[in-house]
Amino acid sequence: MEDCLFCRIVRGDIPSQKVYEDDDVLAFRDIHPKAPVHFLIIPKKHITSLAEAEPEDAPLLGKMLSLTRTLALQEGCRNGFRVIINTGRDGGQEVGHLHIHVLGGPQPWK
Ligand code: IU
Repeated sequence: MEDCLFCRIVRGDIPSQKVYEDDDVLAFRDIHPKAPVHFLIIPKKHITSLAEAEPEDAPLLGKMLSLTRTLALQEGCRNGFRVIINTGRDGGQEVGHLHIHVLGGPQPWK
């Protein structure tokens, strides 16, 4: 998607603080962190939201979900973390490219 903000981050047109990258997935720090640790995991392929994901995206979604644990630990979240997927307008999704929020760090921050 030409003008999708997160597709532009994937292409490197907009800089990001990368946490992880492979052929399918990019993780980068949220620009407005809501916790000491706050990063987003996105598919490189444009999927508008969880509601638009297709059955064939299941392996990709599984990989992203599995990465939450790996990357949260890598970022120092030893005592737990929160995973959020805002989906659609009524779900509070502001950027129309599927992303998993991972938040953590010592409380209080919620
Ligand atoms: P939401 O789930 O769509 O509401 O969250 C979008 C998030 O993307 C939000 O936390 C923003 O701070 C974050 N973000 C970002 O990290 N980098 C950007 O260039 C833009 C938004 I635009």
